[in-house]
Amino acid sequence: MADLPIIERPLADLGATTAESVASRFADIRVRFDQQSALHATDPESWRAFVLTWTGRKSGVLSLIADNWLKPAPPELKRVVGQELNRLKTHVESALDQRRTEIEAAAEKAALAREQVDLSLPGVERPVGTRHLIRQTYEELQRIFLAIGFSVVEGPEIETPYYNFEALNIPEHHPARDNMDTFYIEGARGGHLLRTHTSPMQIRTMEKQQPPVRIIVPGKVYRRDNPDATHGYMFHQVEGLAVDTDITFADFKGTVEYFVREFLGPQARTRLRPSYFPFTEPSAEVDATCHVCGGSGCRICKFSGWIELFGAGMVNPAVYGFVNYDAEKLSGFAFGMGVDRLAMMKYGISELPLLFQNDVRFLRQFP
Ligand code: 2NL
Repeated sequence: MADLPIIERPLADLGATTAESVASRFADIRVRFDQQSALHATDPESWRAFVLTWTGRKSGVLSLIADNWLKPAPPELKRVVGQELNRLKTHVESALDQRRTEIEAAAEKAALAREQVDLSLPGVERPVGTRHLIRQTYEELQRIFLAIGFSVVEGPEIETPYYNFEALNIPEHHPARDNMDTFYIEGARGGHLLRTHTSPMQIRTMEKQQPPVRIIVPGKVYRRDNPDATHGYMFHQVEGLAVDTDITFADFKGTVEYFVREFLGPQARTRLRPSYFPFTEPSAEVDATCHVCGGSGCRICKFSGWIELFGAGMVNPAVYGFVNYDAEKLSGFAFGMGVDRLAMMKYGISELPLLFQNDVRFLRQFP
């Protein structure tokens, strides 16, 4: 690599027999080193090879000179060859040392430049999601009822006919079972179904807990239906139940009015319309003055001034029999509202599927 055939042979063969000629041979070598040194300036590969070529223990130039020039030198030249070799060695080593320092410094500088962080660059903005409109409405309903002493209870979506129907005073062959358009689960032993309302959880709560009971039960419920702009096979419900020793129709009405004002605003008025549910008696549909026209009549309320919000009533005493409550001493009210329906109404959404398609262009409108 060093391409120096002269160091393969003894000095005598090269005709170097005097101190001057020895010094001149060494000077040639030194010039050669300086030239090569300048060529192997930067890249680490060739730099390592270059260092080996000159200082390698077995066949580096310095070792070969020691073997081929110094060892066989005649006694009168030994001293001068030794001195020259030492000088060359010192020169080579200090030059290599200095080059190495320079190369390392250059590498360090390059690495620093490469790894430099530009603190002025704008950051990567990750979009943060928002709570779904259904979730927001759930939380609004919860806030309203938690404020007057209700607690939240949740339960399974797969239920038995007993908890979904029987205990709610809907016996087998009662037309309400058909009206509910139930999804039955095939092959389930003892018969299971997808709950058609969250009432089963209220029955389960009353089985376990003595009055006073004040709970709301949010959750998904399922009914067979022909899907259209306002109907799907699943909807989100919040049912509520209050049972105690002295609950009257006035408590029921007051609670309903409080809820409507909280949900729609203080200007909203409430109207109870007679209705029928097997599990409440009397039963009512709760209407509120139209949030769009304020009651004067518009397209939204079909010019009636009223909007139907949800169904409710005083708990039918027959229900207490199923949970071992004393119907003589206890009374209460219950209600069931469709969260999706309330959300659509309050936020002016006309298509139910918009709530379930999870299109961010829609959801972003309700941050
Ligand atoms: C509706 C109407 C209603 C109830 C649900 C209920 C539950 C028990 C006892 C008595 Cl344990 N009642 N729930 C009462 C009246 C109406 O739901 O149309 N919901 C979407």
